[in-house]
Amino acid sequence: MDVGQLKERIAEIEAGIAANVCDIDTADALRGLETAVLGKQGTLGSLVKTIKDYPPDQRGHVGKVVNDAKGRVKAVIEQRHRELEAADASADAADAEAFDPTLPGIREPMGSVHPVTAVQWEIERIFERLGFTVEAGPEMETEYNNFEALNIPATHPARDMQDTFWLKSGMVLRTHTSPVQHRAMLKFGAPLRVIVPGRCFRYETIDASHDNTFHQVEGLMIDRGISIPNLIAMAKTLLYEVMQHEVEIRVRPGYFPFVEPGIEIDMNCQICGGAGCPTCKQSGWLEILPAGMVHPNVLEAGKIDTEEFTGFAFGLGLTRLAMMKYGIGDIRVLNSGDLRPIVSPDRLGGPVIAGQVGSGTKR
Ligand code: FA5
Repeated sequence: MDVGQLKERIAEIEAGIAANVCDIDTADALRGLETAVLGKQGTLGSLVKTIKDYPPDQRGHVGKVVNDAKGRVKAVIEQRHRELEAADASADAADAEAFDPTLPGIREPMGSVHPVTAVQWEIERIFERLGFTVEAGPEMETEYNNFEALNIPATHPARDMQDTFWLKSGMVLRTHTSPVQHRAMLKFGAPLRVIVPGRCFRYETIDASHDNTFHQVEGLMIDRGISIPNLIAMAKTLLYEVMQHEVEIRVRPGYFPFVEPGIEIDMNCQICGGAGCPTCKQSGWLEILPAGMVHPNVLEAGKIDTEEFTGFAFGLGLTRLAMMKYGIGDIRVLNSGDLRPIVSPDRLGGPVIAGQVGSGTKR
C-alpha cells in the first residue's frame, strides 16, 4: 500500500478504537485490546514490519506516521486504564461508607431455659444445700418398679389411680418418679437423702392443669427418727424458697399405697390468688406435693432395716409448680413447642449457652 493508503488504514484503526474503548470495563479486556492493536501481530504493531518495504526516501516519514499512531493509541488505552482505576476506587469508597462499624449488631434470636427446667435447677440447688443428692431414673420402667416395689400389686385398686401407658414389652412409661425410690434404696442403702427430677407419663384427659407428659420431683429422706413434722418443715422451706414469698398451704390426708400415713400438701393457686380459675378447677387450691411416711413394705423391698430407719417421701408436681411460679395458666403451652416467650428470659436465668440444657438432671 502506498503512504496515502497507509494513512487511511491507520485512521480507520484509530477511529475503531476511539468508538469502542469506552465500552471496555475491565483491565483484562483493555490489556487484550492493547495486544490486539499494538502487539507485534497487532493491527498497528504489524505495520512496523512493512516500513522496510517503502522506498528509502519515504521510510523515515512512514516510520514517523506509524509510531505517532502507536503513541496516540497507547495514550487512549492508558487514559481508559486510569478511568477504570478511578471507578474501582470510588466503588470501594462507597462500600466502606455503607459499612458503619459503630452501628449496633443485629442480634440472633436467643433461646432461654424452659420454665420447668429453671424451677428444676432451683430445686436441685435448694436440696443440694440440704445434703440431698440428685438422681435420675429411666422413663421406661418395669412394672415391678413402677408398682409392685411400691406396694401396689397387680390386683390393687390403686393401679387405676394413674392411667398407664403400657408398652408391648410389658414395661411401662413411668407414671411417677416414685420407682426411683426403690432404685435409690437398693443403690445407696440408709441413711439416704435423694431427689429425682424427671418426666412422667399418664394416659389421661388433658386440660389446663393435666398433661399426658409432665415433670415431678421425687424426694426421699431415710434416717433414724424421721417423722411427719420433718416433712412439713421441708415442704414449707421448699415452697418458700421457690416462690420467694410465704405460700399458703393446706395439708389433707391422702392415700398412696407406698406411704403410711399419706398426706396431700396443696398450695394456694397463684394464678387467681385463691378466687378460683380453670387452673385450680375453681377450688383456689392446687395439688402440688403429695407425700407421706414411707410404707414399711417399700422400705423392706428396698432392703432397708425398718427397725432402725424411717423415712418420708414426696412427689412434687414440678410442672405445676413452674406454672405457679411464672403465672402460666395453662399447662398445655409448656409442651406445645411454641417458642414465643411466655416468661421473660431474665426471670429464667438469662439466655441459654449452647449445650447447657440437656435431658439429664445435672447442670
Ligand atoms: C404421685 O404420683 C405419687 N407418686 C406422689 C407421691 C410420692 C406420694 C411419694 C407420696 C410419696 P399424684 O398422682 O398425686 O402422686 O401426682 C403427684 C403430683 O404430680 C400431683 O400433685 C400433680 O402436681 C402432678 N401431676 C399428676 N398428674 C399430673 C398431670 N396429668 N399433669 C400435670 N401434673 C400432674
